[in-house]
Amino acid sequence: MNKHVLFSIFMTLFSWSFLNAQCDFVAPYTEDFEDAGALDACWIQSTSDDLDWEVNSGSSSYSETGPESAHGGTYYVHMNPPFQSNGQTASLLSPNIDLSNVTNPYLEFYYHMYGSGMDPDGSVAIDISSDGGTNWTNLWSRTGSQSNNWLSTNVSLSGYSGVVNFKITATISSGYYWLNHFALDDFSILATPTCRVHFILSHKKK
Ligand SMILES: [Ca+2]
Ligand SMILES: [Ca+2]
Ligand SMILES: [Ca+2]
Repeated sequence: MNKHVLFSIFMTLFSWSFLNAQCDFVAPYTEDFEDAGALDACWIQSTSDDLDWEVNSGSSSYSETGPESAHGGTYYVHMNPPFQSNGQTASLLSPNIDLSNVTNPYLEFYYHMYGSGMDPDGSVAIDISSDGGTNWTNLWSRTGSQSNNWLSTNVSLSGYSGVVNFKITATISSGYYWLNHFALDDFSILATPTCRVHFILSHKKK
């Protein structure tokens, strides 16, 4: 092996580890999907599914499904089902997020699930992995049309520590696929405020 080959192997490994290091985050962490209309470079489209999530702004194509605008800022991610996609899935993978610096971490995000086509079995699920994406555990899911509003949800991550990844999966209903618009925005991993903080604040007031 000559010097040039060795050098190019070194540079390939170096740039690979550098790129990955850029996608290692430490919670508290928020992804607001405000990346000029592109998917954040640290979020990955699964290839072991049928469809992709897309970044969108404004309203979706039909008024009977989907949000009118982002929850926060201009952009959000959505799954706007293509022609005859009944039963198909789309998964989006988060970067590495280290929970070590947050006490009683929890996941908070905003979702919009509205449309008669979501019944009976259109769904969104959030899974978590502690081993770099080999094994996944379901944290949260919703099935069927929920509300024509952005809804927030909090899920405790107190059973988890170290580096984790999240997977967001939309499954298009077996019903009317075109009224099956899923949207998500402001995905955060935060620390639960402790009772001690409340105690100190209320004590100071006296
Ligand atoms: Ca946003
Ligand atoms: Ca971003
Ligand atoms: Ca995909």
